[in-house]
Amino acid sequence: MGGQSVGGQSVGGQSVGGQQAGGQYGAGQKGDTHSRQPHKPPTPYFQALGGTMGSMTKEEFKNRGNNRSQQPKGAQFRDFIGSDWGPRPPAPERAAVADFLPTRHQKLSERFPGERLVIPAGGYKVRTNDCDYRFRAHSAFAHMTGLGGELEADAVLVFNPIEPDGEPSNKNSHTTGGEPGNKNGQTTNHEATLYFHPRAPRSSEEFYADSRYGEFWVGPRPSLAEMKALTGLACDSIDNLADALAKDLGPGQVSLRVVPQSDALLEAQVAELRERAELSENAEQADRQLAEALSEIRLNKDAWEVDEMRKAVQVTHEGFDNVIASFPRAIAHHRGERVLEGAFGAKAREEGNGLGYDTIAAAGNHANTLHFIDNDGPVHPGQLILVDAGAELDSLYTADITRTLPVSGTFTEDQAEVYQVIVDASERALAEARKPGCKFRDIHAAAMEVIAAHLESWGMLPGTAEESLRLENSWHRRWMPHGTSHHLGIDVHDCAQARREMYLDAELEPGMCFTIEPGLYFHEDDLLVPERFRGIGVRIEDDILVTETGVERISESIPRTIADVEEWISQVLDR
Ligand SMILES: [Mn+2]
Repeated sequence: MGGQSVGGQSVGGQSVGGQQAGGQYGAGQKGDTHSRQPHKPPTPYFQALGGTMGSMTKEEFKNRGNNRSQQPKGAQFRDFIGSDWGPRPPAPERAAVADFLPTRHQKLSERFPGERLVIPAGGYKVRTNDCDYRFRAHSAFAHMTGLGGELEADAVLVFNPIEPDGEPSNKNSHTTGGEPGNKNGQTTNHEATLYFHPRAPRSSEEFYADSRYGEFWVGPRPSLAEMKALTGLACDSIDNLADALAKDLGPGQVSLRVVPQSDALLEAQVAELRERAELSENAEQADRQLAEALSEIRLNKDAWEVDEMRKAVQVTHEGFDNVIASFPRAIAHHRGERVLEGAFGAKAREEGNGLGYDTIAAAGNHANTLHFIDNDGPVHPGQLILVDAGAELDSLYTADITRTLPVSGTFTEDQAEVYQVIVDASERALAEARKPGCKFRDIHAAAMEVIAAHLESWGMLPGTAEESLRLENSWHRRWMPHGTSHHLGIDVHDCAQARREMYLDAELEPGMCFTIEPGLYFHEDDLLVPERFRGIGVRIEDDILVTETGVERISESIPRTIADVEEWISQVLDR
């Protein structure tokens, strides 16, 4: 499972390698400090946003909360608050991820020769009134910059085609693709520039008065030079973005693509530029192809990403330890599921950026509701608790793990009988993944064979397992309605825009990271289910990595078998 469609809240990120601490700007969101004033937003933003924002004028949005302002004004105060500060710390060191960006950029560059590509971080989302959700960058932006933290809201990465003579227009730029024509015959070259709102000087009003960008409110933002040092990317002020986007547009000249559903403001701006340059034809398809490409590039994780995935799984393991340690308190509490949700969330937030998706903590029959995130029920001794949870790191990479655990420490006979089928289906799916030439879709098929066979043996199918496995029958899917695997990375359902032939129909390749998560869901009121199994829901979800030498279950250390799970619970509760 995972949270692509659950909950509206985006959890905020930090920056490259966690070099920018979250705490310093997190403090700016307490008490009477909630209002964030947007920086000169063009009108289309508000039309594009729709909903309650759609009815708000630009000025109303900018001034939201200002009727409560008692902020001092005037040059005298500005000079006073802006003077007598110590020197700035030295520029940050280059982040480890910076060395991996050129290869990622190259893969994108090759697909769109001569075109300008716009990859926005996205903006804040309003939660209520003048309070925004924590910021969470668009995953394509995070992947292409190594950034994604709270301070990157409204930043934009632009791939600009290099002039035919091979000379980048901006000599500062990090260029992608080397000299034209020298790489596999490719003549596709881009320079990538990061546009963002850099730190304003202390002498400015922004320094103390701007709740969205001001240093007093969100902490010191990086300067252009500091951001360049951190990322290795060419950097420019967001104020220069509009001109950069508009340059040389037109049929026979430069065309423009923007990541769809990433930033309403920018998409409106791009649409306007296209209109003027007569580039509007097939624009929707063009943007979809860009989203596809950005998704497909992430299908094969590089060494840095693989490392992040392992760390995310490790933190998630610790989160599950915390869940088990909280069993006694959960049983005693009237909403025990919330106790367990909180236990995992605390660890995810302490060790990572937070949750990769909303935690499912479902006791007993609740486990049969696939995206049960209310978690508002009690936890009773003797029940199974299904916990589907993943810790997201500061880099925004997330794990996605499910364990179904006996609250009292041992499985009942009936629980164990269902649980063992899921263990077997999981092992069978992994064995399939290890076969040379295995396609992504084969993993699911392998798990379904095991599940259908057992449903037949329990007398639950209207025919044989073999008949059930024919697509037009699919009887077994009544009790296992979701897929067995999805790619995993920055998004919990990573690479979701990839074309079918690159995803379901693709052979497994080194660098691919995905889940194996078979389950069986026996609702308490399902009359086709033997009575002794009713109300039992089980899923086991592990995270898998294809390496050069094989297929590795990177969540191997999180206990899975009946004996190991019982031993795990006993150990955690004893200590
Ligand atoms: Mn999942």
